[in-house]
Amino acid sequence: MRIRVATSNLHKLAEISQILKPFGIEVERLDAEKVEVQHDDVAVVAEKAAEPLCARYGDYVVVEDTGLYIESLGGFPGPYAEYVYRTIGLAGVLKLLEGVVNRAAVFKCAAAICVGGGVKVFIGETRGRIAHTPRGTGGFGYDPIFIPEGEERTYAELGAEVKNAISHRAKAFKAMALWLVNTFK
Ligand code: ITT
Ligand code: NA
Repeated sequence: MRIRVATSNLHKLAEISQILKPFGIEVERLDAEKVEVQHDDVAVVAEKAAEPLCARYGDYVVVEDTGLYIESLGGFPGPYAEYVYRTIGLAGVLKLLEGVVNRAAVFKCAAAICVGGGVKVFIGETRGRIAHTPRGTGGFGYDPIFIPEGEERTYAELGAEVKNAISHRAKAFKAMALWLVNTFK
């Protein structure tokens, strides 16, 4: 089985490939424009972006949207994580959290797949906290400042193998893989 992921983020694509490999699912990139709806919930963003792609490209097309929700900032940046990363960056986020004791945050990943003319959405969440300084060289995006629950090191320090075992993305895509394998076996 093969899925086609409509993403411009090659880090994301590589992680999804690694997560799905043990399930015998191959991953390919689909070069397609996505509609970006503004919504607090990444599940809605992913679903709405998938719908027109399903109509156009058919089954097994996937859209993945990820948000980072920082508790003491009222869920900021949430679904605007990409914009915030490009503008104020990690330094800007750390600045907003200067002197803030509650550093709890959650990464939420929504993976929407086209099947049988409809869209099915799978969610994965990983709770954690925001580090005081960026640490580590692995991964991408917010990985140097996100410490997953039960760990002392950031995603970027933990590296691909550990991240892909415990991440928000791993949980969403494992749920998708189990569903695909059970439905289309
Ligand atoms: P596509 O929409 O083309 O798939 P994107 O990079 O814009 O790619 P998202 O909107 O889902 O993807 O990502 C929002 C932001 O969150 C973006 O700045 C990413 O770098 C960051 N991000 C996503 N997943 C992440 C992860 O696993 N670890 C760290 N940062 C992540
Ligand atoms: Na995006």
